[in-house]
Amino acid sequence: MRARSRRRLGITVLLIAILAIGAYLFRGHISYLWLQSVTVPRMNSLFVTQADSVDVFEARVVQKIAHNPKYFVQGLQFDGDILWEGTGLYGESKLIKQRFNWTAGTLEPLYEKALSSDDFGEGLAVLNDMLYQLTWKAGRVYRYDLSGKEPLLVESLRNDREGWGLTTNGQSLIASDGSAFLTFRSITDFSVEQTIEVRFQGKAIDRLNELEWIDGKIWANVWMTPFIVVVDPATGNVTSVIDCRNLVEDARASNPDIDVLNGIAWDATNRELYLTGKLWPWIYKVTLDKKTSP
Ligand SMILES: [Ca+2]
Repeated sequence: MRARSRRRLGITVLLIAILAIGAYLFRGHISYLWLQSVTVPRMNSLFVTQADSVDVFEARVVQKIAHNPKYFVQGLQFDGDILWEGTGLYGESKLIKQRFNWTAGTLEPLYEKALSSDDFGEGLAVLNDMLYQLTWKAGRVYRYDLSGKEPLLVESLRNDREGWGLTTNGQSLIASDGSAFLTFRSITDFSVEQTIEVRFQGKAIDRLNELEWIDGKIWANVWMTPFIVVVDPATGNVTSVIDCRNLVEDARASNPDIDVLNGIAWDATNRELYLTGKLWPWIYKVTLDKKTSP
């Protein structure tokens, strides 16, 4: 009996050890599955529950612009008729310059630069003839001088956090890092000038991703959701939510293997809004319809 008990105890200990090792080895997959199956659906239902203080808009497609479906979009910004695009993934990250033909609705490739294979490219922003491009975990903030004919790589800055999205209010850079915090950063050394926490109905919204400064507000993709939040930079409060579920559906109809909504670009010249996602075959020019009820 004693021998049998010992054997049973041994098997139990062995099983627990195997489970613990398995959980450790696959912790990334487990947390991703949890995020996908529990956290994101919870957040999506939060966004569709309209609150009195928050306006909910639906993005309506006005025009579809063909987009390279190999671009894993992490940064998107207009500079006049130039559309800058930064892409991610190790070994595939790029800085891409395209001329946007407003009337034809086409993108003409002008310049493309591959990042080093150990860089995972992230958000980008253009300010005062300088382009800044983040990397995810490497801490490098690439800078390109845009005053010449071709972008000229100059000395990088250091980011003390993960790099996700980037935009500018015209004085500072504004960066996301996957948390609910947005940091205003110096253009000279990327040091933190100010930090705001983004909250929706009092609840912190994390996984803020690609960003765009539009008319004094910060627009942010929320990673893995089909929603964009519009943030008041003075308070961090979400003042509007943009429901982009129909865009995701349309892009998925063209290619079921697309990744998430990510990429907001504001054409300040014509006051038009463009949205896309990772590996999406389209960039969508959209207008916003206010939803009266959830
Ligand atoms: Ca942007």
